[in-house]
Amino acid sequence: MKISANNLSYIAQKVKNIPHKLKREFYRIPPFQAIKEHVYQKALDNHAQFLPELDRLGESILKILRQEGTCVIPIEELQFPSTDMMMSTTFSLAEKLKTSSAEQNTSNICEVGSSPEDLREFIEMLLWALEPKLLNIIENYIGLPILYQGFAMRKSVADGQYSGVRRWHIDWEDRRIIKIIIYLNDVVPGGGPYNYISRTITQEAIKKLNYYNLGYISDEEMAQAIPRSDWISCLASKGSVVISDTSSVFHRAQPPTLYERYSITFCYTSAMPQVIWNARKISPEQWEFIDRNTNQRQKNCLHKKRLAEFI
Ligand SMILES: O=C(O)CCC(=O)C(=O)O
Ligand SMILES: [Fe+2]
Repeated sequence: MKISANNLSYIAQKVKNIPHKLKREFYRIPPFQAIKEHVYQKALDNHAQFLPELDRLGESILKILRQEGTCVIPIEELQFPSTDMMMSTTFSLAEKLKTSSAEQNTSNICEVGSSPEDLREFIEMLLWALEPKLLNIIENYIGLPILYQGFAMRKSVADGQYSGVRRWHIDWEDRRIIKIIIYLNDVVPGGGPYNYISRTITQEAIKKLNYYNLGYISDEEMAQAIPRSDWISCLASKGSVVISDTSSVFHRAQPPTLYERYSITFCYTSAMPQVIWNARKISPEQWEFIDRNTNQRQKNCLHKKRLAEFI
């Protein structure tokens, strides 16, 4: 049997996940679960007094996130000064993705990410990801000091295939995660929208499916637990921002059948997550700029690992 690079990285990822899975099993044992819960609650209580104040928009996003687990908003409404620069860099990366295709990846790839030379950091993305008002909302939601884990660009090919994150799952990088998905084209039916199941119904689904050691759930299995009428599809126009706690809601990128979907995803967790992404490295020149243009609180949201090669 010929093992492709993709298969190898899939197997390596599975092996790497074993300790996490064991850890999760361990913490399902009631006394250990109780201790872990106690420590977590204490950390939340301790940090509560340091949570930043929110403006009205921030308050309303936070409320929707707490109730629903997901909120969709046009990017202009956020009124961040760095949006135009970030979006123009993002669109130029998306242009590159348009031409890079499955030819480069010989196996059947439904989701195409940036090529390795585009895996460097971009100042425009960093400045947007560290917008103080955005950090304020996320920190209030997560309830602890936060970490910006990085971004990923994606082209979702319109092949209707059910693979990877196109099937129902819950993310497990941390207890609370915020993913911000920005659509780079209009996302209509058949165009691979973000799908989710609201927070309370997800709780019901977890029980019905006995979904404790994670993994992917097929549409048929999900339909048996939760009627399709409760599956929410984030159909929205180009430039819409989907903010979602992917650790609290069942979600997936619906397989596109008619149109490709282009999107960029920014990820945030607490500063002590289960998983730290292999995020893009920040070069000394970029750091010099970031250092001058951000405050200490913004810098604290970056992991030192991303600078490690340079310091
Ligand atoms: O991009 C999407 O629609 C969701 C993908 C996903 O599962 C994730 O980013 O955690
Ligand atoms: Fe996910």
